[in-house]
Amino acid sequence: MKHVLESVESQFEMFQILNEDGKIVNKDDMPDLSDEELKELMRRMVYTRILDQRSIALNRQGRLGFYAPTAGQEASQLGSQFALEKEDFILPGYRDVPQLIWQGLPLYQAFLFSRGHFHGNQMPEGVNALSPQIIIGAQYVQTAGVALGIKKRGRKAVAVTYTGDGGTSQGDFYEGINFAGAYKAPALFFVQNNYFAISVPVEKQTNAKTLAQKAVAAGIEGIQVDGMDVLAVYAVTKHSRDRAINGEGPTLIETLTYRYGPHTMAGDDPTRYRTEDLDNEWEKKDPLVRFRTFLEEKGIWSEEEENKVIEEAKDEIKQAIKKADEYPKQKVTDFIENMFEELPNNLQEQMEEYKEKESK
Ligand SMILES: Cc1ncc(C[n+]2csc(CCOP(=O)(O)OP(=O)(O)O)c2C)c(N)n1
Ligand SMILES: [Mg+2]
Repeated sequence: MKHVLESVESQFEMFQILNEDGKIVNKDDMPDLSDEELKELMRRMVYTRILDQRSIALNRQGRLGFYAPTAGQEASQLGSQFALEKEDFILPGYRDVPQLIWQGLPLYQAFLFSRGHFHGNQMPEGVNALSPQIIIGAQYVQTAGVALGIKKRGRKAVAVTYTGDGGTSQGDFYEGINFAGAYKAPALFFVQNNYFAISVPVEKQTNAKTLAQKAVAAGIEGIQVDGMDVLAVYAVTKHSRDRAINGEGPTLIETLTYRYGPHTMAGDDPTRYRTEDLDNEWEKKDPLVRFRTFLEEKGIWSEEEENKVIEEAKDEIKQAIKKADEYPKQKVTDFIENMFEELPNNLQEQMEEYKEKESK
């Protein structure tokens, strides 16, 4: 019986291409990206780090509402998004606003989302995405459905979703991956394992050695990847997307990452549940640092280039927050109007009532 029991414990080794020192450790899997594409990836990571810093500052000034910091998770978020196409459909979690922005959500709308304004949830024409999910894990079930829809229509696209380590404890997580597996639906299920669900460490979340191995029970492909290595995340996403489009089914992708900031800006204090040693350990793995080293050694990145991106980001953020400030305040009728295609009677009555009030 012993060998049978042992065979159940599948090995899920972390996939990596670029190590902490910015050296390629896995030439065979190096993705086929041009110098321009490599620079674009760096540009997006730098831009997103600045956006995070500015968003935190704007939140403290009372100029933004809900905000979940992203610093540390750039390679995981942007490396995956970079492998997607316009026709793919994204179902993000609350921390995944950067993927939406790079998929085409204008920055001022991301700011309106943060403020709870309905226009922040209205994806522009051609951006296939839902607004960020707040209910942990719910996007996994929705993704299985969207992926099945894509398959039934015969489209060459995938549905892509993101949750955290904590999200893998939800029933929706298992339902989503199982259903997509059963229908070989073209879905990519990301688990961004940043080791904490607010203050709860992943060891208290599950007895599983990896989160990627949860794919086994659903009969789908599962892989654990260094989430601080943008090249590895990109390569895995590209590979999984190709498989999904070829009818080979969904993939569960666990990215090992870390959020440097607090859980959200609503009063979380990470020093109460994370040690300085742990923070330091992950600072050494910083996705921007190692990719910068790699690009500089290749001779295609410089401090001047980076400063240009930083200035550009700051400028665009300034413009976007101004545009968000100037956007018409939302009215009660906006809420009602955006709830149903056809209003039920009781809401119709409220609509009339508020139209009357708002007209004064
Ligand atoms: C169904 C549900 N339960 C509880 C919460 C409250 N909650 C918000 S974030 C969070 C932790 C999620 O952690 P994780 O999935 O690891 O994602 P991370 O925030 O680390 O990116 C919890 C429990 C919620 N939003 N939805
Ligand atoms: Mg987490």
